[in-house]
Amino acid sequence: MPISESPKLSLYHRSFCMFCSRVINAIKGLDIDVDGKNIWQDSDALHELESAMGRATVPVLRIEAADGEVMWMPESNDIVRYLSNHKIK
Ligand SMILES: N[C@@H](CCC(=O)N[C@@H](CS)C(=O)NCC(=O)O)C(=O)O
Repeated sequence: MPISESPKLSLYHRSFCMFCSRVINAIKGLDIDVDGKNIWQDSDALHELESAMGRATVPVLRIEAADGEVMWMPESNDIVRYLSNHKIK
């Protein structure tokens, strides 16, 4: 059974958010797999985000490591930098 070392990535975002668009465009350019969670279309995603961050500001990248450890990363600049540096597929 193959064991993936790559973290599982989810981007919490919403429509009409230029910071979100910037991250989404970077993801397209990098050709990486990131699960999109639109908090205006998915109430479960909104609750997950609010539970983790205490607020609904987007974008936020949820990073789930292979060992199950979860990290939540806010700030579009930090997210783009993280994705560019890691180039996780
Ligand atoms: N400095 C942040 C700004 C994020 C931000 O202002 N997001 C807006 C949408 S574009 C937002 O979620 N505002 C609603 C809120 O903070 O509850 C970044 O670069 O990611």
